[in-house]
Parts: sequence; C-alpha cells; structure tokens
Amino acid sequence: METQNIATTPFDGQKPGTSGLRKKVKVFQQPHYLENFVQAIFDTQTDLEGGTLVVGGDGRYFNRDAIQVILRMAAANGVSKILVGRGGIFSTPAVSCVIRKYKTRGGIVLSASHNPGGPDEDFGIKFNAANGGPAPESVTDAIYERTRTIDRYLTLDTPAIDLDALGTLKLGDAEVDVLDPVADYADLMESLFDFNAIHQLFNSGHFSMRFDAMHAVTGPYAVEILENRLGAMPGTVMNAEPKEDFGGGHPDPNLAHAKELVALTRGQDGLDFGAASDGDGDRNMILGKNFFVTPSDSLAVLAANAHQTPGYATGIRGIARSMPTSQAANRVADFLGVECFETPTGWKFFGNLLDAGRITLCGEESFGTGSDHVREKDGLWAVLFWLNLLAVRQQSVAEIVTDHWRRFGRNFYTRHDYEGVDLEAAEGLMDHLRILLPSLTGKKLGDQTVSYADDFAYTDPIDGSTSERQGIRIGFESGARIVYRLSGTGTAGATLRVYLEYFEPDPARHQQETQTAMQPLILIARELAQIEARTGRCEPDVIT
Ligand code: G16
Repeated sequence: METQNIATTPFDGQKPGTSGLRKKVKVFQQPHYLENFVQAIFDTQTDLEGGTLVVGGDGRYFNRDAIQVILRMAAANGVSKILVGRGGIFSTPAVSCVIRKYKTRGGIVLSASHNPGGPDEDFGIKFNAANGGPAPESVTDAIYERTRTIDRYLTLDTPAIDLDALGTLKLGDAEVDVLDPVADYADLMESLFDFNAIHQLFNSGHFSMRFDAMHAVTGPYAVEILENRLGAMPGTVMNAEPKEDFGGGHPDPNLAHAKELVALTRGQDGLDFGAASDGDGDRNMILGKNFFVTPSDSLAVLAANAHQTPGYATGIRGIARSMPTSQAANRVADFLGVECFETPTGWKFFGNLLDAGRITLCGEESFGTGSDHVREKDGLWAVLFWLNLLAVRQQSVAEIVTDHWRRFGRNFYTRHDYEGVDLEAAEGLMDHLRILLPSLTGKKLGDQTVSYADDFAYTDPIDGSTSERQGIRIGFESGARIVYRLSGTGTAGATLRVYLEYFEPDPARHQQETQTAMQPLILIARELAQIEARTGRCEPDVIT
C-alpha cells in the first residue's frame, strides 16, 4: 500500500499544556490539525519506527475518528505494531499499564480528561513515553517546535478498520492488535490489593457503596473489577455506560460535579463509601458517610497505611506531592523516615522519581493519586486502596481519617477556582503578585506573618532539568500557605486557582467546617491578589 505524503502548513498554538494538547473538538476537526500534531510526534519520537505503539482514548466525541487517523499515520510512519483498545477505548492508567506490560515504545492517549465532551466541547491528545508516563517537558517542547515548521504528514489511503472485534488486523505493513482494554489493568489491580478481604467486606451485609463512573471510561473497568471480580452487588457502579458526551455531564469527580453520588452518602442512611472517577479514569474522589476526603489527605492516609495492603506490604520508599497539594504527606514521610518531594503541577514531574525508585506513592490536590505500579495517576487504584484499608481496618472512612489527624495533626485545605476569567486580567493578577513577592517576607497579612514568598521553580533531582514560574507560593510562620496558579488544562479564557492550607495540631479543633475555619486565610488571599477588582468575580465558581 502506498504511503501518501500530504502537504500541510503549521497551526498556531499546538503547545501541550499541563497534560497534552487540549482544544475544542471544532479546533481538532479542522483539516490537518490533528494530523500535524501526530506527525510532529512521529518526526520527533523516531524510536517509534519499527516499534510497538499503544493507542486509545476515553471514548469521548471524536475519539473514534481520531483513532482511525492515528492508526493510518502510525502505519505510514513505519510503526510495526499498534495495540488499540476495543472500540478505541483505554483509560489513561490502562494505557500506562499496557505500555509497561508489553514494553512498547510509547502510547498516544486521546482525552481531555475531566473536561466535558461533545461536538462543542473538548478533546485532547498526549504522548506517553516508554516508561508509561506522560512525556517530559523536553519531549513536549520538541513536539511543539516541530508543529511550528511542519510541512507534510504521512498517511495511508485506506478505509476505517473495525475496532469493535478483538483480534489482529493488517494496516499497510503494520499489525493492529485490538485488545480487551480492561483485562490487563484488572489483573494488575488484583496483584496489588487483597481481593479476598474486599470481597468479604462486600458480602458482610453491613457495607454499602456506589462507584460513579460519570458515563465515562471507567464504567467497564469498574463493572469488571468491583462487580464481576469482587462480587459487589450489580448496580454498584452507577452511570456505568460510557457516552460520547458523558451524558451531558462534566466528568470531574469533585463535590461540585458528582452531586448525585455525594447526595447518596449524606444523612443517617448515607452510603458507607462513595467513589468516582473522571473522563479518562485517572482521577478519584473518595467519600465516606457524611464525609469528604480531600485528595491531599487521601495521599497522606494511603502513605501512612500502605503497609496494610499486599502490594505495598514492605513499605514505601518515598512520597511526592505537587506543590499546591497540602503538606499532610510531608508529615507522614517524616514519620516514616522517607523522602518527600515537592514537584510542579503535572503528573509528568513524578516520572523520573518513580523510574529512579526514589518514591513509591505520589499525589496531587487535583484528585490524582498513584504509585509506581504505572506512570499515571490512577482513579480505580485509589478506590481499591481505600477499600482494602476499610476491609482490613474494619473502620469507617471518617474514623480512618480522623484517627490520622489525631496522629499527625490536620492540614485544613481548600481550593477556590475562578473559571473562564479574562486571560489578560488573570495574567495581570499573577504579574501583580510577582511584583509584590520581594516585599512580602516578614510582612503581616491579617493575623499571619509571611515567612517566604516566591514563584515556585523546580529542579528535577534525577536529570537536573528546571521548570520555572510554576505558581506563586506564600508561606506563613504558622505553617499556613496560599498558592496562586493559572490552570494549564482549560480551553477557554483562564482559570485562576487559589489553594489554601493551614495546619491545626489540636484535635479539639479538627471537626470545624473547612470553609469557616479557613475564612481568615481566604480573605487574605482575595485581598492580596485583588481578585475582585481584577477579575470582577466576588466568589469562586468551584470550591473543592
Ligand atoms: C492534569 C494533570 C495533573 C494536574 C491537573 C490540573 O490532570 O495530569 O497533573 O494536576 O491536570 O492541572 P491544572 O491545574 O493546570 O488545570 P488531568 O486529570 O486533567 O489529566
């Protein structure tokens, strides 16, 4: 079959953000737009020629079309074998699992994660390296540079191939293996957690739970693992059927977007356990009866209890958290006598530490938790970890977390998001803070004294690469912190994120309501950044 060499010209703005290239579907549907980016991957990742590539996505609108384009281009660019999930489906952690299990040279993941899907909504694409993790900045920068000069792409003139039947097909000189997207991932989960103990918990007659797949990719994974393998009641997985538009919802597992699930955990008859995952299955939210576990606390609790699960029975080597994530994990690391790293936002920054064996667990405030079992954050993994702890500790979610606070103190934590803010106004706000930074140390703001103020910069301890301007940090003598960042995953205007944290050692004060307890710090943060004056917003759109 003859390779077609198609002439093209560059598009502006194909620079990957926090997690790949995310744009509106309509942007991706422009002739040559997707092709240019994909060709830039093949032109820069020359190892892929003659190797195996994994391709899959979260099933959102445009997933199927994009996969056909990528398969043809992969074959035309000399990839010898392509592993693709049935129906074009793979969750993000499953792609990572499959890359590692079959030792492929990388993977292409199609997802805009927790962003809504549909013809007028979002789409995304990212490249994962041979370690199974998101490409580091050196690679995404190279891909971006290539998109700026691209003048042709390679493809084949073939009809769409059938992705709905398992088996091996020929595409040009390449072989396409259509795989069960769930099996390898489910086996990996079974190797890490005590499935017998969880099975007994499910059959004890005194445990109720729901997992909300939010009509996104984890539906089939959760049904297989929770209902088929672990014996949870049919229907335990709600919104289990993946839909191209996520049923019109916003597949972001947080208190604002998983309302139906949250309501089921409330009240006297509330569920004992509720959990949810996002569009592509890498995020998680953990709820107990009338209880929300912040992602920062979740990381700290998992780290403190990891030895109680089979996969981590020998202990953990170290922990990493993204900079805006609370410092609760640091306290556990100190107690365990292991290292704790503070990295910029973005899962890609954990890759080197995981590969070098410096850390076992890592997590982010943005509902992401994971370990060295793959190189992506992993929603169902976190859910199974919690279920394993509930089963062996025979305690409720609230008991486990409040016990944790008693042992380590509580890091009160909240994030306030101002979405769809005018880009110039948001950048002006950040510049204003940058100008203030040198004058802040020693200054009193409200009842807090600033102990440091900087624009976070990170030097990777493994390869020495540096990343600057990763968010404004203002630390106070009390241990409290305010962090300001602009999101790198949005597709419209800017999203200002304000992360707030303060430490409370006294158990008598651990039960306060978070927003009330944090009000003084919230006011300091708003005033310092002149949020209302600069953005016109007096309240955040989303509070988590
Ligand atoms: C992505 C990244 C995460 C990051 C999150 C939020 O998550 O993989 O590492 O924490 O975005 O980023 P931002 O604050 O820049 O919007 P996901 O689930 O969208 O892939």
